[in-house]
Amino acid sequence: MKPDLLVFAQSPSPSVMQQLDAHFQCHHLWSIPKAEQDAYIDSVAAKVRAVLTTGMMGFSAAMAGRLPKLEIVSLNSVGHDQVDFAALRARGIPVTNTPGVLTDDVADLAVLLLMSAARRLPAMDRYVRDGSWGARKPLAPSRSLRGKVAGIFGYGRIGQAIAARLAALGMETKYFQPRAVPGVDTPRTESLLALAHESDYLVLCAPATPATRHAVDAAVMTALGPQGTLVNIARGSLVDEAELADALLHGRLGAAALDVFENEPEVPAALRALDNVVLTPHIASLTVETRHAMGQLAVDNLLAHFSGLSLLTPC
Ligand code: 8YV
Repeated sequence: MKPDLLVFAQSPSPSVMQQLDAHFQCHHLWSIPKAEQDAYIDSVAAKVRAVLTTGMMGFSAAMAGRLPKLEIVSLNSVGHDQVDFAALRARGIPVTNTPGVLTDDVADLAVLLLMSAARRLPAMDRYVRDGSWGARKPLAPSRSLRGKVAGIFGYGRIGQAIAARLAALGMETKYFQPRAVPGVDTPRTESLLALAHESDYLVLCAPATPATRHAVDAAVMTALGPQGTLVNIARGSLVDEAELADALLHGRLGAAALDVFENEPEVPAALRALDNVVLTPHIASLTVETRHAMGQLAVDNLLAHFSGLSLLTPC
């Protein structure tokens, strides 16, 4: 008999969805209208042995409490800040995530955002579309990247992949995270504040934890300065968003390029109104190839569990 799997979200990979249906008795929560989802969960809860969820949807203690037969939670993301580990560990239920397979695409988007902010890409696009070019309105030059300093907060796989790309663009790179990374040439600063002081671009790649919540505060933004740019592809909670909008509006910070926000999908109107901001809707891993690879790894973890094999990527 196939194990019962509660699937929180659809993968854009048809192959991943086919494998789920082939190996599991799937309960596709995402296909149920929002208002009916609670009753649907009640109707299948007693049978569910596995859950497939996403980084943003996470997995709560309350949900764990509704699934008495739960054996494993497979997370289709590298970030696991929305998972209530305490409730799961108390029952010995493992959680897996998808590290590694999204590194390159996430790093690519970080560089794309940084370059878009540096070269004011959205404003240039608007300049063409709204007829400003035709009207020969004045156009100020932007700043080149070569020789500028990129400070990377969080120097794991993704931070290091971003640093390699930025070095290839002729930028100097530095990083900060509490624990020094052995065997890397990139210099580490003594604090996030020092990193912001020494950087033209501050790129956030650290995980969301209680310690990193609002780590980018008014002091860090002021240290980055009126010519500085903040790039965030990590989690919105790392940044004090109200302070960010104020710093950008009043010129204490030069620009921001953001893929993640404190309360997604809500983006404060104050940020949306600013011209010195580039915004994308949490899409760093959203490519056909990477979403397939993430989904495949999430499936492979589930299959390993139900075959009695070691999990590939436990959190
Ligand atoms: C996903 C992410 O967009 O992996 C992560 O941690 O933030 C992204 O890859 C997100 O998990 C979708 O829920």
